[in-house]
Amino acid sequence: FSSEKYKVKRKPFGTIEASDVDYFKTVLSEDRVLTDDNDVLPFNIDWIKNCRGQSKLVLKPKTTQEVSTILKYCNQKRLAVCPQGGNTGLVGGSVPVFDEIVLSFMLMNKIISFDEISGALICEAGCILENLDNYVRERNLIMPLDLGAKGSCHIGGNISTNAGGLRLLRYGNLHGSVLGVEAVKADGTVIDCLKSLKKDNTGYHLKHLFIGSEGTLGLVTKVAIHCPALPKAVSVGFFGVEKFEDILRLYANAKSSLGEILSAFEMADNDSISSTAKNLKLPNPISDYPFYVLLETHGSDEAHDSEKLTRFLEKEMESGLILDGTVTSDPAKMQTIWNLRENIAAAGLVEGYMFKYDVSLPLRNYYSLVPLLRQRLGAKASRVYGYGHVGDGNIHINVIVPKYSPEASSMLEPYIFEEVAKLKGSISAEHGVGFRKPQFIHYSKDANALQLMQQLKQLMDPNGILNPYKVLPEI
Ligand code: FAD
Ligand code: S2G
Ligand code: ZN
Repeated sequence: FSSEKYKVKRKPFGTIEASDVDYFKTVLSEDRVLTDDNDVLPFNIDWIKNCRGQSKLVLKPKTTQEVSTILKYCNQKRLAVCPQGGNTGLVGGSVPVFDEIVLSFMLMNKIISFDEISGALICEAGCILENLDNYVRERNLIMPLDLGAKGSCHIGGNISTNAGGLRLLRYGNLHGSVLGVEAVKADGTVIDCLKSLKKDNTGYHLKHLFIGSEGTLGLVTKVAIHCPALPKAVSVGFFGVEKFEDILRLYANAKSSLGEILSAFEMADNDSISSTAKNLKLPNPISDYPFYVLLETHGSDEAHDSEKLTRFLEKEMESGLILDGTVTSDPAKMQTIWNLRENIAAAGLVEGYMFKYDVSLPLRNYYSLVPLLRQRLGAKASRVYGYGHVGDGNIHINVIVPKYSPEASSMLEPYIFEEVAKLKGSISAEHGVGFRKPQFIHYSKDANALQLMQQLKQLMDPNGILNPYKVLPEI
């Protein structure tokens, strides 16, 4: 974390001694205590490669007991800990800022139990989302969330960031689909709320403390989650649209015409799709349009659903809301369309330095910040583009500049957050606050709420060793 970019000072945590490493080797097998520079390097660099920590020690526990023993020791010695799942986080939350110990969940990847009638899956936090999805699909269920990072992200990381993703519109967010959590507090206490009951109103719902708190209140070690039924009929529509206002009307019409089978409604502007197709050499099944809509249906009756979708497409082409489009149920063709959408992030990375924004806005203002930022940055930005989850009111706006500069940064921040606050939006819709946004969290939470968060943090992690410098602003 170069001091030029980030104003942050190392807190007075302990520093790791040889005796600490020796102790950890008595808790974990030697091969699960990494100290070699090359071994620890990848754990220090985030996915977008512009946050870099200086951790000298990575620990890879295999059991909740080992996590508990490690935290108890770190708490006593005031050693800071950065929990890490798949390291696909986009707000700098998953890598150390200084020399925090990285506690990686990658070896805690076992499925514990599965009930195909209730759909309750219990597994360890380090299970990769795609592996879980493949496992439950073989048993006629699906995971209740899907995101472009599924091949690397862990379910424990998804919970810790309260990840949204591509199907929240249909299956809700993790505060609803997570049935229970086992977590370990900073002092090593294991909190077992791992019930897989749908209803359990006995006292405070503690699992919610660990969903979305980004590893700052406790480390998630196990998860109980409800998996919905595998849809028998899946279709994807990819449409060209003239102007953003048409997308909103199309969304309203899709909800009323497709109703219960609508499972995703994503948008992307021309720049998002054309650059992704060009940079990553991905095929675009339709031609060039100012805007694109990706719509997906999950149903139980192929004939019924495709008839509904075809009728919808004809009606909306007649109305002019859709300029052109394709609808398919062919798995390979659906994947081609999803690839275009899921790789918009990766496509931008190859062009320069990326300022990433993930905001919630009232639907009528969903796209309004993109032209505003284009105008404000002018030629300073090589590209400003917007895409995301329309149904969640969540847009991703990326600004690419040839090279990072404090000037570009100060043109964007806090300007964009002020604009979001004016529109009563959220400065972070689904990626969390991490390291990049604590200084802006007050644009979305008032002083009393922030004070209560600080009190909760103080109660649960009095020495502040869990993921320091993240989520809450320095007091
Ligand atoms: P990490 O990045 O390793 O960690 C994320 C945060 O959780 C960090 O603060 C870390 O300290 C903490 N943490 C990790 N594991 C634990 C644990 N077991 N206990 C406590 N704290 C823990 N996000 C979305 O919400 N929606 C999307 O559609 C989406 N699409 C993406 C597409 C791409 C291509 C990429 C690269 C990322 C995308 N993301 C998306 C962001 C990211 O994938 C999510 O935030 C994801 O939930 C992070 O999971 P992870 O296992 O990689 O966690
Ligand atoms: C998405 C993740 C990647 C990005 O694609 O929906 O949540 O570009 C994002 O921010
Ligand atoms: Zn997203």
